[in-house]
Amino acid sequence: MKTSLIIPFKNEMEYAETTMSAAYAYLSAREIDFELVAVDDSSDGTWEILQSFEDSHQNVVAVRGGEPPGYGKALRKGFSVAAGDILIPFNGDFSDSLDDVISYIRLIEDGYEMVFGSRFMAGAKVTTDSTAVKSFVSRVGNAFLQIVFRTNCSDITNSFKAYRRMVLEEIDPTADGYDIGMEMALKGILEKYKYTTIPVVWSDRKYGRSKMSIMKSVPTYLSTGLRIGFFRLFQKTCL
Ligand SMILES: Nc1nc2c(ncn2[C@@H]2O[C@H](COP(=O)(O)OP(=O)(O)OP(=O)(O)O)[C@@H](O)[C@H]2O)c(=O)[nH]1
Ligand SMILES: [Mg+2]
Repeated sequence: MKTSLIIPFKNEMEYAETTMSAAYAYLSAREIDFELVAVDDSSDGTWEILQSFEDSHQNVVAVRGGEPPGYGKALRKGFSVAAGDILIPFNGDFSDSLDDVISYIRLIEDGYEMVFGSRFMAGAKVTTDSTAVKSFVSRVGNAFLQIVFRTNCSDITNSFKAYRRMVLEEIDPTADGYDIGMEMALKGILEKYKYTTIPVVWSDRKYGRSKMSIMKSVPTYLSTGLRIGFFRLFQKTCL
């Protein structure tokens, strides 16, 4: 099965070359059938780095995101041009682990339709300098989602997950922002696709700055969660 890593970049000059080269070398060395799909919304020179990487490597696609830009929009653009049977969002600031990508691929090849990574379960390794507020909100939010949606996945909001192409086509995500990770996972769970959750390694960025404001994102996460929950309730009671 071919794997597409969808890699969003927004003003990541320090990471564009590093992340693309590391992923390319790592997957090539393990003889994985893969492609890298970089989706860029930068204005700082990141796009030029990505274009030159695309020109000098096979199985690399670099595309521009949408206007106005958005994390969810960028992932959706990536999915629309990806050729793989397994689709995996992988953050451009290299927070996610390539070892975990291999675990995801093996589990999908074993028959799972979705594989979720959790930063919060036993065995996970998280190194972060992010504020205590951000970590706390993320943990509480995820614990809440776990109870409401009755899932054993303790990290719904993390976008770093693997999906079979067919599943994403059915889910057809619509979110423009960071809530896309949650949207895809919750819809997949509610549609009862076969999934498993594994602990992942996550490390905070060393360079550049985060584009995500947890406080600005909370209302979006809430409305997306409510929309998906109510839609499901409506389906169950009326259809
Ligand atoms: N194409 C595109 N990429 C984006 C956009 N917003 C964020 N990104 C990229 O998505 C990845 C994750 O964004 P971050 O800002 O690191 O968000 P985060 O990882 O949730 O936040 P931190 O934990 O603080 O790093 C990075 O590679 C960003 O450059 C966007 O609007 N368009
Ligand atoms: Mg980040």
